[in-house]
Amino acid sequence: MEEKTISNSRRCYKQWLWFMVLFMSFSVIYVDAVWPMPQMISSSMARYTLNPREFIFQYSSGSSAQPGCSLLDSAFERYYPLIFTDYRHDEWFRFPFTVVVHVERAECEGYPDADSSESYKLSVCSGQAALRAETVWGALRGLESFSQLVYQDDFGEYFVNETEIEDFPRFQFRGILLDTSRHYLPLHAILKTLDAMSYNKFNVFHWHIVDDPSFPYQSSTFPDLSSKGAFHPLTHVYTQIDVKRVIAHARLRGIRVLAEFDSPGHTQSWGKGQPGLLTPCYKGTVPSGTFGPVNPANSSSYQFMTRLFKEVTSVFPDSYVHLGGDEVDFTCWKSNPDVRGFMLKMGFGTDYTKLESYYMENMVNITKGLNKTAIVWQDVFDYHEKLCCSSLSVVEVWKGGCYLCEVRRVTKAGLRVVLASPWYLDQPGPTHDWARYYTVWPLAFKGTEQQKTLVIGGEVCMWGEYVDATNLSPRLWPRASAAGERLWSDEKMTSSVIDAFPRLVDFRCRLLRRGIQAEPLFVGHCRHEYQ
Ligand code: CP6
Repeated sequence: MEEKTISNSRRCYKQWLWFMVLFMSFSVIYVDAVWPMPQMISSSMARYTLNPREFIFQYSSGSSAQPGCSLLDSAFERYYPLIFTDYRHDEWFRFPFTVVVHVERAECEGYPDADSSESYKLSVCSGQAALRAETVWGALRGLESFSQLVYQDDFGEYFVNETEIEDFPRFQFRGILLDTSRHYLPLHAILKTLDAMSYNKFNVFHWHIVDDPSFPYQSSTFPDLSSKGAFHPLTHVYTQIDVKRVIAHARLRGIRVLAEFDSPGHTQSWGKGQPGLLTPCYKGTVPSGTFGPVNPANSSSYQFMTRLFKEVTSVFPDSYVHLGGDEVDFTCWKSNPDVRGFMLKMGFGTDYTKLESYYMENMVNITKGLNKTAIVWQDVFDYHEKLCCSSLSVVEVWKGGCYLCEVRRVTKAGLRVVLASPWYLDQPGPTHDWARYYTVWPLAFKGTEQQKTLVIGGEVCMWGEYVDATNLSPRLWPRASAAGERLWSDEKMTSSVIDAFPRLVDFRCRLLRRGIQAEPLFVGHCRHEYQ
């Protein structure tokens, strides 16, 4: 309880002391309402009735964001029906309630990015709520918390208790990966996932958009990539308009869209629309007719990549771009005489990890030239470790085993880390596996404080081999919520699975109520189950 302290700069401070003394044990009921757990929250038994007809969101007079701020105007519209989930028209007049929003720096037309502040303070007292944030992104997080504080009694009446929250994320990068290559995900499934992400305060949508089986991204520079490489050239593609819709939907929820165009491996589908890009594999002295990774020995490969990434980095506004670099099978490279000749010329001997490093270094330089930060899978660091690390900057750790050993190694080399290993949700796990995702301690490795600051966050991976729109939501939610709390909340306040369980059960009911098909955690029922 000690962590759930009161902010002493609030108007309701005096009442607070009283309530803390009198209702310490009861307060837990209300304090527990918000998922993920805020850094500091306390609440009292005093509560206000909310009348949907007398409820408004308002900009404070000194706020730098004012009416016309598209981002917050649309957030107000979204949150009204999320708060008043079954607004009845026969309400009696009660008390007006206002949520007054104050933002220091209005970037209403901008995009969230790696350095965006998401902190906010929320004070529900004297019959109104005051939400203060440095940025509109923080205001969005505060609106989400406020919406979770509102509850209904058995008669359907809405209430919010006096509450003080001071909140900020533990980690800056809190991602979810969707894979739209193994199965095409229709746009509505992606948009719905973005909605659910915002309820969980996730802020990065890692779009693993293409891979071996299909290339659904409709490139304006290279239209053949999708017309020949998608499962279907018209129905199973993401047009430029689709991509813009995803980015806009994400922006309004404070979510970055991190595009991954994985190479040189995982590129079988690219070969169909871009002949000459992939390495022809040989059987003895003749081509076998099959193809391997992107051909690293041809300068035309890098020219193609330069043009593709020029397009991709202008379509996706985020300052990061994911270059992949994982799971490269060297068999085909080894079989190809041109590649072997190139190895000799470059002095790589027979060490094909050097060839992969050479390829990735070229890719990183291409993205640097486009003013983007490259993020790569850990394989690139592993191969690169001896030569590295000036060109690499962010490494995503995905392999199992001792992942904290890897985190330690990468941060020791001075590189930033995104941790994915403990959060593979694509394969259904044993019962209660949400608890496995909950009890992850990303900083529990031996290292300096400086090393720990290099762990910028983590990511839930929903690989697509066994996942399409039929099972995406229940497989993600509420299991990803466990990772969401680990990445947002204070570790000491949220270390107990036993305390988390009833809160997560309630939060799962809230997700259902908001139209997210979240799977049950155990025997039980929700008050509103049918959507
Ligand atoms: N697809 C791609 C995958 C995986 C990776 N890259 C993957 C491999 C093994 C596991 C989970 C995911 N399906 N493109 C590795 C990052 Cl256990």
